[in-house]
Amino acid sequence: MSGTNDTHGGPALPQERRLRTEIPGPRSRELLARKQAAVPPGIGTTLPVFVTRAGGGVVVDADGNSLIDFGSGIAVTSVGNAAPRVVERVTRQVADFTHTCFMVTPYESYVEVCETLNRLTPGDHEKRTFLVNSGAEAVENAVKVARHATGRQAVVVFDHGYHGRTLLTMTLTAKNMPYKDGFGPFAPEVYRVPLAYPFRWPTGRENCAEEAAAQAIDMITKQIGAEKVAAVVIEPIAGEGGFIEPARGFLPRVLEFCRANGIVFVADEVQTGFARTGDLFACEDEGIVPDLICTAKGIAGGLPLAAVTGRAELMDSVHVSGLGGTFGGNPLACEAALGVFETIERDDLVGRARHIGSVMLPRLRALAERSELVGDVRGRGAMIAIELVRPGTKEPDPVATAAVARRCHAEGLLVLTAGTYGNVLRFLPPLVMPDHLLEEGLGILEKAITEV
Ligand code: PLZ
Repeated sequence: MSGTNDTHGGPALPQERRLRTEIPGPRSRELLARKQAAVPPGIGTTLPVFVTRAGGGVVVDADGNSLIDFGSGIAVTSVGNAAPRVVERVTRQVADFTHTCFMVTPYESYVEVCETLNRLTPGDHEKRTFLVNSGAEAVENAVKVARHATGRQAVVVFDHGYHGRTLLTMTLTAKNMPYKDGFGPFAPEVYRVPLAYPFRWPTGRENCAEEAAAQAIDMITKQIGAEKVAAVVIEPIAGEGGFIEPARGFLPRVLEFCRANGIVFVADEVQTGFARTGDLFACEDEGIVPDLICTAKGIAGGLPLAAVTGRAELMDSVHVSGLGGTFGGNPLACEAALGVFETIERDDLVGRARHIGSVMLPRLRALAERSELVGDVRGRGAMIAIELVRPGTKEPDPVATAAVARRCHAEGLLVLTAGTYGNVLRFLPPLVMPDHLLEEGLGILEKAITEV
């Protein structure tokens, strides 16, 4: 990886951490005051530096600080911000036309995105894809398709799951605070079953997959009735829930149960998709072939785009004009997605994601040996997390987690937290992050943990 990100036609963006002021600096604090007067507090802020440019592995703020980016805007800018092929295609497109509505008069790029997704997603069966605007919209539409195709209503989701903030997807989401509290009543016919969470499985990691699957299947058959279930919706790695990789064997067992009972298996790969985990899709790790797969975030380099891809016979069961929306598959977003696909392939970002994991995991495991605060190290590729606990226990320590994140932010390292218990630090660097910034970021993190 080069030391600069000269994608703009303008001056190159130096790939360096640079602190010119305290974080946030005076200009960002001014802007934060304006935000607080104009935007409701319901829209939170992880780190109140106001961004003026970003690219490669850095985010530059209004005070001229350059921060190392371990967040990618929540797993979105996997190809980097303002990635060259994305910029080029979107720039061309914005001058040609910006919108027609694909349902009114179509255009080629939408079809090409769908063809590409049909080809790249797991399984070589015949597929169809349609495009929407957000991860939540994709998941919600997958449920619509599954219900329509099966004539059934119940939807099964898992502990620690996150699927969005709309009425249905908020209902599918596990965690009350901040996502659901006070926003009920929730959508009907949603049922939650256990997830194989190795670090916290009561009888130990080695029993986790089998026991969790047995419990989940027992609940489905006894409490709902398998023949009532339209879809099982699951993240192959739970993202907001704390980067929980279900114990190996759990996903295949759930899939097998779905196949045996005519239940549509929906993989929510909104956070895990597009090279993030060191596979193009996280499902590939255990050879899972979902019936429907939802993608968003990393699909279009930051432009709002999401997709539902799945078996032709399920998708084609919906009547003409039963799906859609004004903006779904906007031409700028489609061009961006084509630029992303090209970048992932030509720059081998799947390989880059694996490389990032191979740098991060050993250093974090060594840190866990030295620090009792680090209870678990997990993840794959460039989707890595540590879970912080009170020393000598498994009791979650959200206070220490927040303190570590604050220290990292102050030192110019943008990290995100996650987890049902708020005690997970998660790392989602852009896949184009140069090695020297990755190493420097890890150094800041190690120091912050040691100090806390
Ligand atoms: N499914 C697996 O991770 C979005 C949420 C940020 P949207 N995760 C980031 C926040 O606090 O709102 C997500 C996800 C998975 C669905 C979604 C929803 O995607 O594009 O935010 O709607």
